[in-house]
Amino acid sequence: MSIESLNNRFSNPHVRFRQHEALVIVDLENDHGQATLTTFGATLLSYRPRGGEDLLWVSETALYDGKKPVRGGVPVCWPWFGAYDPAALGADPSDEHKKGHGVARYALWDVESVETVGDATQVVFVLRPDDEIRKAWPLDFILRLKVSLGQSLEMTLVGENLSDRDWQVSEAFHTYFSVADAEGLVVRGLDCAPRVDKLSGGARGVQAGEVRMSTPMEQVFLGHGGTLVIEDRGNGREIVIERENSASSVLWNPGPEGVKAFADMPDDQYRKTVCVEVANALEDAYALKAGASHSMRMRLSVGG
Ligand code: TA6
Repeated sequence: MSIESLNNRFSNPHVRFRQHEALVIVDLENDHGQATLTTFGATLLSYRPRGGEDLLWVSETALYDGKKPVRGGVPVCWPWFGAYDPAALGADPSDEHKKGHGVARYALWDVESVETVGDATQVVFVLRPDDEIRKAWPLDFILRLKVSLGQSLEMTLVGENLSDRDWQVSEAFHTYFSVADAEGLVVRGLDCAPRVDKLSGGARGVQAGEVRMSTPMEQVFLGHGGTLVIEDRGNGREIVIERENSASSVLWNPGPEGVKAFADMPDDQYRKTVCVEVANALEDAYALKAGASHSMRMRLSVGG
């Protein structure tokens, strides 16, 4: 659909569609702030509460070619989080379309609705499998992402299994937050959570107290669902992450050496962002039964 048709069909005083390189961008603005999305991957690229700075980081060298996920914002990882594992998925193991972190972030989503709900502005994106998706994930589904810009920014991901078999889902909002300094950054809300350290060969432990981030870092915290708080002191704010139906959190930063492997991330930027991901990963993956649906919600706001 052309930009003109999108603006006509989903006409709303708080929502504007535009083109940026190969991508369709959706700008939301109301009394609560501003948000920017793209239909490619249904990725949230920016969220600025009124009078505040952006909570999200997007790389200056991100690609907007519609082939590779935009580096930054909130990529949606579904129906699997992590590496492609065709055997577990019931997909063709010879398939060359290996999509890390699931098919959703590589796909062009449709806009289903744009609405004003109370004083919030709400956009719903929908994804149905096409031939490209079926090459990596042959099972039928419908996936919706509802994004609501109100007092906070709320994202609700609802996956429905339309196939005749049950399958396992792992998923994440792979959020890149913008922070003054990732090194030593404190994240609260993970006390007592079982922890898997990916950089120490999957060593297991239990978190005691707050997490003080180091760069690099890649840890998965399991079996908890509480609110997370990022103490972004250098920017004079706390970023509050509430969630529903998410039992895992992933904390990731590539560090000074790891960042060099990312062509779409400048080398000096690793200290300016951390991924704090609301997820259901590893043993928190769940069975999505045939005909059933599941929703995971994340709410972002600024405190402190
Ligand atoms: O969530 C952490 C992680 O899985 C890391 O291992 C890291 O590679 C990162 O995500 C980025 O993945 P991507 O596929 O977007 O390059």
